[in-house]
Amino acid sequence: MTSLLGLLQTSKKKEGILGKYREIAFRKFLIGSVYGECIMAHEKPWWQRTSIYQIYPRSYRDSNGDGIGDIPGIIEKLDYIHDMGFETIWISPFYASPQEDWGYDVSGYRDIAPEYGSLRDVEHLINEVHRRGMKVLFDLVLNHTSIQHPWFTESCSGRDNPKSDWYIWRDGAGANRPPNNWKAIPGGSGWHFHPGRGQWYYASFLPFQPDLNYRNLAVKDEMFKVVKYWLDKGVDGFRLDIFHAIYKADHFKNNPFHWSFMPKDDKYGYFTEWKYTISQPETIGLAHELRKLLDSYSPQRFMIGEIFGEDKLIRQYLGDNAEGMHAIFLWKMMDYRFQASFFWDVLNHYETWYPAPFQPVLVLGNHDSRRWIDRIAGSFQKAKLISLLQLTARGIPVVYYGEEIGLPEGELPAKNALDPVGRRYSWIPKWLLDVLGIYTNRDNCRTPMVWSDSPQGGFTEENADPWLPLSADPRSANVAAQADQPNSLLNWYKSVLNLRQNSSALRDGSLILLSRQLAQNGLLGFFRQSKDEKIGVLINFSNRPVEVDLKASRILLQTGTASLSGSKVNLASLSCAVIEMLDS
Ligand SMILES: [Ca+2]
Repeated sequence: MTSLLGLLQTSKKKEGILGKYREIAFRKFLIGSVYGECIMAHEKPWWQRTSIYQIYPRSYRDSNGDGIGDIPGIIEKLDYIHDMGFETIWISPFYASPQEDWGYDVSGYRDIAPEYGSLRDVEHLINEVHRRGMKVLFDLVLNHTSIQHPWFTESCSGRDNPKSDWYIWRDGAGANRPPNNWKAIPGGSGWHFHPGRGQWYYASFLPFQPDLNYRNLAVKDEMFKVVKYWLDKGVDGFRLDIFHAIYKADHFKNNPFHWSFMPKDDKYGYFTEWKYTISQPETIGLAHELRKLLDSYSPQRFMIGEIFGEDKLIRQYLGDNAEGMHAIFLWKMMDYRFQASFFWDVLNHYETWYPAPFQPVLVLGNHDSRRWIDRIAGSFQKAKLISLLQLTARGIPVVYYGEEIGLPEGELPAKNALDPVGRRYSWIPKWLLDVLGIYTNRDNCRTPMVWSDSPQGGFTEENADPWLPLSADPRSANVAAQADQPNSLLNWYKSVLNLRQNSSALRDGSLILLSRQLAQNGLLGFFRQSKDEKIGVLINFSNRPVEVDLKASRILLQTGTASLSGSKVNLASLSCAVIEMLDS
C-alpha cells in the first residue's frame, strides 16, 4: 500500500489539480478496499445501498450439537449468505442473558452468552464478515436490562447504593397501588413492586426487563461506553431495540385516557394515550447524539431503530437533514394484503414521507411477527412476486432468515411456549387473537433454519434435541434442495440480489410509480432511474394476463410467463419481470 501511495505522490507533482483529485480518489479507494467496497465509484453511503439479512442466532445453525444455534454456526454459513447476495447481516442479541426473553434481557453488555460462544468467536465473526466484503450489525437493547443484571441487583439492595438511581424507582400512590397509570407495551401495569427496596420499578416491556434511567447521566455515559466498546471491536453498526421507549417524562403524571383498547402505533392502547412513556423529546435527542458518536468513526457506521409512531414523529428521529437516526423500520408491509393496490399505496406513502436523502426500510417479517409466507398459504410463486418488490423498490430491504426458502410458520401451542409473550397470553383462544390481528407466540417464527432434508434439517446433529422443533418436514423447504433447483425460491432471491448488486438504478435510483389505475387492475409497476440506467419492475398480482406498453428493450429477469412484443410487455397471471428500458 505504501509503495503505491508513493508512486501517486510522484505523479501528483506532474499533474497538478487533476493529480490531487486522483490522489484523494485513490486514497478513498484504498480505504474502501480494506472493507471490500469501492467508495470511489459512488457518493451514497454504503448503508443506503445495502441489503440486510437478519439472523436469529439461536435458530440459525448449531455447530456443536447442543441443539442451540451459535456464533461458530453463523460463521459456517457466511459464505451461504454472501453467495446469496446479501451485503449486511444483523444478528439478534447474543450477549449474556438469563434468556427469559431470549437475549432481549441482557445481563452483561460486553459478555457473550456461553451457549453462543466466546468473545473470541464474536471477534472472529466480525473479521470473517469483513473478509467477505460484508457488514455486520449487532442488536443493542439500550432501554432495559435483565432483572438479573448486576446493576439491577445492586439497585434493588437499597435506596442509597451507587446504582440506586440507575433504574426508574418510585413510591407507590398508596398501599399496593402503583405510582401512576403507565402501562407496559405488551399490556398490564408497567410498574412492579420490589419488596426488598419497598418501591416500584418501571418496565416498558416485560416485568423482568426493568428500564434504565437515562436521566441519570452515569447510566447514559455507561451505555455510550457499551456502544463504543463494540464500535471499537469493528462492528459496522446496530439495530436498536424499542428505542422509542428509552425516556419517560420526569413529572410522572398519569397518561391521558384514550378510547382505544387495542394497541395502535405504540401511541394508544389499554384505554390510555402513551403520552409520557413513549418518544419523549429527550429520546429524539438521544438518536441525534448517537449519530454524532457513530459519525466520529471511520469507516462509516450505521444504526437502524426499532421505533413505532406516526410518520411525522419518525421524521423527527431521522432529523430534518437526515442527521439523526440513519434509518428506522417501517411497518406498513408487515400486515400486507396480496394486492397490487396495497403495495402501490405503501410505496407511494414511503416516497411521500421518506424521499431522498431518507431511505425507507422495507421489511416484511422479523423475530416478532408471523412469517409472511403464511399470509399467502405458503405459495412460493406469490413469495417471488413480493420479494421482488422488497428487493427492487427504493429502500433498505431487511430479510428475516428462512424467508429465502419459504420456511413455514410453526404451529406450536402457546400453553408451553418458550416465548414469554406467548405464555402470557396463552389463555386467549388463538381464533380470537387471529381475529384481533395479534401475534403472541413468537416461537412459531423462530423455529430452526432448515439446511437439508436430514431429520433435524441440518440445523443440529440428527440425534440432538433442537431448542425449538422444526416448523415442518425438512423436505418441504431446505437450502440444499433449493440450491439444486434452478427455479427455486432460494435461487430467485439470489438472481434478484445479483441484479440489484449490479444495477445503479436499483441501488441508487429514484423511484417512479406507474399509475394507481394499473395497480387497481392488478399490475404493480415502477421505474428505478439513476444517471445512466432506467429499469422497470412489473408485478402482476392478478389472476389475469396483462399487457403494458413501456418502451421496454429487454427482459432482465422474470418468473412465471413474461414476454416482449415490440416494446410491449406481456405478463401472465402471478408473473413478474424486471425490464431494461429503451430510454435508459
Ligand atoms: Ca450450539
